Amino acid sequence: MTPDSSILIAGAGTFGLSTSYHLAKAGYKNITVLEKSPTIPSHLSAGNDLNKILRAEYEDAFYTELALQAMREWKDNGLFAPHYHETGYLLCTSAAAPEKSKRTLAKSLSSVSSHPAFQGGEGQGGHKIICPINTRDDIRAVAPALDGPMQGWTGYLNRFAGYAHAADALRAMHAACCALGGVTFRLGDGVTALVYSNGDDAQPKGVCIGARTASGAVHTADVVVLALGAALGTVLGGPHGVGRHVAARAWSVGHVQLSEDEASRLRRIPVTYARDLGFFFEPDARTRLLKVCPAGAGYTNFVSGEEGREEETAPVSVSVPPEDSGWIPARDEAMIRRLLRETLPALADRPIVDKKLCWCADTADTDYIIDFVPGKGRVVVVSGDSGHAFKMLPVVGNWVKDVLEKGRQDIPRWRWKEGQDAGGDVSWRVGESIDIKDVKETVRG
Ligand code: FSA
Repeated sequence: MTPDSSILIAGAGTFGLSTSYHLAKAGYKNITVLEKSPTIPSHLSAGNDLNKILRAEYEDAFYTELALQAMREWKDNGLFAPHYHETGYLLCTSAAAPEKSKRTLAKSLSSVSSHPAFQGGEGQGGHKIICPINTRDDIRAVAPALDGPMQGWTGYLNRFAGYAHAADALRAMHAACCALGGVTFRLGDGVTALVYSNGDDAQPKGVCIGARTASGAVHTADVVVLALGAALGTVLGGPHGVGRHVAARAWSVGHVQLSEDEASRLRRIPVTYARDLGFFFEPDARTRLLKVCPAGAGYTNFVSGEEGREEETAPVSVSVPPEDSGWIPARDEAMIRRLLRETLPALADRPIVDKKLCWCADTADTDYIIDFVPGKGRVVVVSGDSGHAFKMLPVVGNWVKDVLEKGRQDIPRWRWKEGQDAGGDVSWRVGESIDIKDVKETVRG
């Protein structure tokens, strides 16, 4: 890699923007980002959301340390700090939660209760950063605005956590790329296929030399970075592609429109997540929308490999986002109401608005993938967010830059893997994942 190397980035979502930002910051001057959406944030990006949870505790110490790097940026870097709201994170299980949810939560708590980054009276107002929740009164003490029964909820509050205004953070990162220079954004014409050498040019036959977009345009480059999120399978979906290891998987999102009064009563509530019911955020200051998401194991949309673009031999089933994601399963709306009845009962029967499915790229082990694709030359995939990557927006692009510069991935867990099906028994999820074709009743609006 030299500062003049031509770098093509497919996708301007969380991973694509972070990658272009870190490359531009490092002095690369010839970066082109191809994005299907005519606007940034892209309507196709999972990160294009009112808010996303920011927290550093993980069951797995590897991710805790990385998330702490990211949290430092969210707190201290002027690019990200305006979009970070340190409201705290109340992570619980309800009385009805399965043992599995209680186990995962206990592991999460033990990962932070002795971790130096979570000690001391940092958090808000000199309180302890981690505060165990064993009784209803413990919840009242930390979040008095939550006035539902919440009987039997246990867990903890983490004060070194909260949420990002996700869409605003993506906007800021896009603006930062434009200000740095060296990055050209081509919007409204997404990548549909990779382009390979036929052996006539300087490259050996079969090596990737660029990408084709929906309009038919061919963009050649020294290296292609696929940052397509859940849509990875649309470009790399054939027999030599992602197969079932990376599956597009979606979770429902809904909102309740609050009045000014209602919103101000809920100002500064922590992000509240009952592992078995779902989670919600402080109402948005601008729109007064309260975002609320039901718990679940998610929804796939498997299509036959013929609908993927790299069909060569036998069709391979691959999960990709459908055209229409402006709906949610009716059972998820019921779950949203159940969560509200437990926590904020006055809102439980209100209209749920701006309903949508949010599509993630799920892997078998929930590890990210940042690696060259075997046998294709200079194609790097950055994917596998598995629903826990937005918090890494400030730092993930640096990890992609490392891989590009070294020419390999040294972190085994982020290597390209094949074999296992995505989304098996993920510790923090409840229920079973089903395909959207098997969803019986849906609701819109
Ligand atoms: O920081 C986070 O872990 C966000 S999790 C949000 C969520 O909806 C999960 O609850 C779900 O299981 C899936 O992983 C998608 O993301």
